[in-house]
Amino acid sequence: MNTIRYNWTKEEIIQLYNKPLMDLLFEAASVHRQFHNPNVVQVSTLLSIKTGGCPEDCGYCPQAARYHTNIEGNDLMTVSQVKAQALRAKASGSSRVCMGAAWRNVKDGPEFDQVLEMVRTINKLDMEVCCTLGMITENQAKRLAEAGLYAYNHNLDSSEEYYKEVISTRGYEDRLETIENVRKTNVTVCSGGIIGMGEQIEDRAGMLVALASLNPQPESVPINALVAVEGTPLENEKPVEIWDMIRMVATTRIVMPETQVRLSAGRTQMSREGQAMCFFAGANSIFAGDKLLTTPNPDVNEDMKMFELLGLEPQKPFIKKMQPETVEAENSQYQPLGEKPKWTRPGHVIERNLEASQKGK
Ligand code: SAM
Ligand code: DTB
Ligand code: SF4
Repeated sequence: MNTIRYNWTKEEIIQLYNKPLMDLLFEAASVHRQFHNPNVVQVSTLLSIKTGGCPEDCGYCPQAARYHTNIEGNDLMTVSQVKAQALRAKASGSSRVCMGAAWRNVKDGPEFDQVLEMVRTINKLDMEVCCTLGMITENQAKRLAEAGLYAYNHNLDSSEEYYKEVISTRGYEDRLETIENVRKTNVTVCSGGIIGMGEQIEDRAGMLVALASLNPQPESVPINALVAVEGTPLENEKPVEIWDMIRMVATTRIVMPETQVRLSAGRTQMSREGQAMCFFAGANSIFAGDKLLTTPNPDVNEDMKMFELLGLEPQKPFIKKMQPETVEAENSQYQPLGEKPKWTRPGHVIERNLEASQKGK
């Protein structure tokens, strides 16, 4: 029986990643079967509750205000709009809704209060609720937990070294601090990253070392293939090879046996056969719905056909952890503190980010 290890070294992970594919797949699938039902895959729906206009310079992101992308920005959605979307997602087989906001960090005030109400509303629909709102303080994490949040997504994105080549407006240690703040509550942690940003295998391994050394390890680890969006600094990156995705999923599965490994962005470029190999390698979660946050995703009906072909079943909600209770706003024990935390702003120059922001439309 495999036990959880928190002390994986980069060298060990690189060695795993580079194993002959059949050996790597066999090892990953064996670990997967010890910890999970290999025929069950979680289906989660993304909702972009606040799109575009973000002040950060994340080189992959179409929602950064400084790059000239074609996305349509939106104000924060209303609670009733979110409820309607969540009901649709539930009807199409989703057990989880993940709400994303193009924010650097959460600020106390009416918008955050509205997000808390969205969390209460979806939890009452008996779906797992996840949010990804940027950096949060301990008090904000507690308020989200009290509203009934099941998971908080905050990605490390890459290794600490390569992160510096992609983002200059927020620091890696702040990402870790937000994850620690979430850990002070009973909200589960979702944290992963992106491959295909020009990083080396060493960086992929470095990110996995950082994630696997968290104790407890994140309950969910999304592996995104970069969606290279025109106008972003990474617009010309080559598409990720399916083999890289399979190896990354398998390695993640081996070093984090209990986690839900999420086959995230980039599925429109993957064949069914490719995705089937990812499931065999230990991926047990996908984002469904024809849109991720701003970019396309496979059609739900196509995904359901794929499930049928492969004999996969969607995972029921709350099978890994009990449904949290929702405390209504008027009974809350936490006050907004109006904190102004000093999240770091490294501010070094990343040439390609600068060039993309200076380019005309
Ligand atoms: N603003 C919040 C933040 O950055 O934490 C939440 C939303 S942000 C869009 C969530 C995650 O989406 C990012 O951390 C990144 O990993 C992923 N992402 C964004 N753009 C992507 C792209 N073009 N391709 C793949 N993944 C992407
Ligand atoms: C994650 O790791 N991937 C999702 C979710 N967490 C929030 C987001 C993918 C976004 C892809 C680009 C877009 O659609 O804007
Ligand atoms: Fe903003 Fe998040 Fe996009 Fe970075 S990844 S630009 S923080 S929305």
